[in-house]
Amino acid sequence: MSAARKSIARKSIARKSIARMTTARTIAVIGVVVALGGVTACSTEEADVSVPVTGTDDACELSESALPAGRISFEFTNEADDVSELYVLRDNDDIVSEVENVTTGTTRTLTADLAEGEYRVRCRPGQTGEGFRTEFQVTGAGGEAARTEDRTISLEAVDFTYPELDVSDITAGETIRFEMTNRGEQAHEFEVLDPTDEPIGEVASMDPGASGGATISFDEAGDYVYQCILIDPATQKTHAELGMKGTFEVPPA
Ligand SMILES: [Cu+2]
Repeated sequence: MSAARKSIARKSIARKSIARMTTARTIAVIGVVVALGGVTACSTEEADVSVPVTGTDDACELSESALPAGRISFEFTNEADDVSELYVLRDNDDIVSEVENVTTGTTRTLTADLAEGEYRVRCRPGQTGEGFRTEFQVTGAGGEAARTEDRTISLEAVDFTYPELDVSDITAGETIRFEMTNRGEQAHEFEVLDPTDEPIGEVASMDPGASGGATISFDEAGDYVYQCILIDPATQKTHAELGMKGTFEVPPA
């Protein structure tokens, strides 16, 4: 793929795929030695625990195979040769949180509030392709569970619009599952910003022909934005600038 890369760091996204790391077991054994007694809260956001993740050219190494529910800081160190990103994914591959544009040799913190369940970290060296995954468990009480959708809105992405997308009847309090198929020639994504311009969810960048989804909650009334901010190689403009952006009002329930 390509030159389609993100130029702006965002917080939350979603993506579909399959590959699984078989090294998870090995890493888990190593992780036990580090154990939870050694974890500390050191994020700027208040986290209950902190755990290191190391991204290399061919692996995404998590030092624990099980973590306690609640706010968890993933301290991501990029040891790959290329710029990388880290995702925390649910078991259906929805993205809970992500950090992008992590340069070689640097460490960034990703904090996620996780309820009991199965998750995986995904490192993506080069910020393209499937990357590498390692599964982990979250156990115990607390944390934020995935919201259940009230309904689903299907959409398509083309170069450079979302034809027939209808978000006009969303009301405050609704949780919507967005299911997108990319019918364009370039990779596309679908990101939603709340009335304060904060990203609240995203169908992650996907290649032509691919599909993916995200569950997004519209808790407040106000003006929301949807957009794709991947870069068009020909013009060096974002897809949003080329037409893949819209605003819509979410009225009170
Ligand atoms: Cu796009």
